[in-house]
Parts: sequence; structure tokens; C-alpha cells
Amino acid sequence: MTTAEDTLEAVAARIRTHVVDMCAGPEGGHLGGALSCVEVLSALYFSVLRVDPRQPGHPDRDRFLLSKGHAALALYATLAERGFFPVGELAGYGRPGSRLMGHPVRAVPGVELPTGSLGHGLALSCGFALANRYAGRDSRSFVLLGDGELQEGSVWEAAIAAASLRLDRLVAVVDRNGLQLTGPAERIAPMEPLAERWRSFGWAVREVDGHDAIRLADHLAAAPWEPGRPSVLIARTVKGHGLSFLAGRTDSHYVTLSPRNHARALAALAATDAAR
Ligand SMILES: Cc1ncc(C[n+]2csc(CCOP(=O)(O)OP(=O)(O)O)c2C)c(N)n1
Ligand SMILES: [Mg+2]
Repeated sequence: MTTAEDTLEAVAARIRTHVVDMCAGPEGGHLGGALSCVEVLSALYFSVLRVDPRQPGHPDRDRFLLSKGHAALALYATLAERGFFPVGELAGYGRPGSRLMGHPVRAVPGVELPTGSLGHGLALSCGFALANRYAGRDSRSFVLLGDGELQEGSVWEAAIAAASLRLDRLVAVVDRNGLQLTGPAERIAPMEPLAERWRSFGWAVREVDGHDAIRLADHLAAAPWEPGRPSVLIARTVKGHGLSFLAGRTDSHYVTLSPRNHARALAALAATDAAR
């Protein structure tokens, strides 16, 4: 957890640097969508989730699923910073023999289920929430979805089920970065008014600046916001956030940083740090 000196912002800055470093390796990685969710993961793992890195399988833990599994780099960096495995292991990402692969698998401590095929995380999280209810546990289940991912029909099937089952210990976060693999999400398949859409499915809805870790943590900690309803937090984010030469660009989706761009990225992050 964070201390007074180690703020959520400082944690997020370290996570962002790890993500950038991993994208400078031979494999490259899903840089843009990892950088857009850094503050969401920081808020969850350093302020909200009831988890213990020494007992990752504790039955009373809160569950988290990265439904947008391609943002694995941000999850790996967060889990390492939180103590689930050594930070030094991040340097092996994508290399032969490493358990840190392009998409998360259960061999990685803290990863509940493998993800990467979009559209499944919300249904799986409904299962977690239902299982915890049957077991009489008060654990909450959190899931992070991409905004392009919302085009998967299975998301809305799960949204209907969650509302009808009154799964109010289920909390979804939508990484509303406005971009998907091939361009602007709204141009490819309009979803606005997105908050209204979720409300009409029976969910309690809030919206927030997805790069404000403190406000994210406040909202997430307070869920459920309405008794009997699942909660969805629409986090307005920027794909590639933190790197001016990639932020908000479709081609930030998958990047192998050249030595020059790696240095540029680290300089951009250092400048942001210095300005804080
Ligand atoms: C079922 C499925 N179809 C296609 C893909 C390939 N894919 C990986 S990332 C991605 C774009 C997702 O966009 P979004 O959900 O907005 O994620 P983000 O912007 O956070 O990267 C796609 C189509 C996939 N992983 N799973
Ligand atoms: Mg997106």
C-alpha cells in the first residue's frame, strides 16, 4: 500500500516507467492501452483492493480481472510494484522462459484467470461475484474493460445478467480512451451516450478523469453506489498517456520502442515527474 511519502501519483509514475522499459525489449508491447490504465490499476492495487501479495489465493480477497488482457504490461508492473513478484522479473518480459507473456496467464502471481480474448471478463467477473455471494463472502469483484471491447455482444449479455442478479459487489471500469486497434472507437461503432447506455441496463454509473488516481480510488472504494445495482466507472483516459509523441494516436496500440524513442519516452516521463 502507499504511504504518505509514496503517493498514488508516484506509484503510477514508476509503473509507467516499467511499461515503457518493457516496450523497448525485442517483443515490444501494447503500449498505448497499457499507459491509459496505469492510474486505474494504481488506484485499485494501492488503495482499493483487499489483496495480500503473500497470500494471492486468500479466499476473502477481492478479485480483479484485466478483461482488456492486452494491457498486460501495466498489470505486470503493478503486481510487481505491489509485491506479488520481484520488480526485477519485469526485465524478462517476452523472453523465452518468462511467465510474463503478451497476455496474462495464471502462472503470474496475482493473475486470477488468463485474459486477452476480448469480451469475456465481465461474464467471468459475474461468476466471481455470484460465487462469493453463495459462499457468504463480502469480497468485491472488479473488472477493467476496453472501450472498443464494448462492441463484443457478450459484454452486454453479462451486463444484463449482473443487473438481474443484483450483483452489487461487482464493479466494472471502462477505459474510455476513445481508440481501438484500427481507429476511433466512436467512429467504428458509436456507443454514446455511454453512461445512459449502462444506466438503461440497470447499472449505477459514474464518470471520472481516468488519470486522477485519487478520485478513481475514492469512487472505487465507495462502490456499491446504489444498493442492488452493479457499478460501472467510466474512466476518461488518453491512449499512450504520458508520452507526447504517442498520446492519443492509433499507432500507440502496439509499439516496439527504438533506443532513440525509449530515451525520448523516459525523458518525457522524467519531465512530468519533475513538474509534479
Ligand atoms: C475477441 C478479440 N478480438 C480481437 C482482438 C484483437 N485486439 C486486441 S486489442 C484490440 C483493440 C481493443 O480496443 P480497446 O478495447 O479500446 O482497447 P485499448 O484501447 O485499451 O487498447 C483488438 C481488436 C482480441 N484480443 N480479442
Ligand atoms: Mg480503447
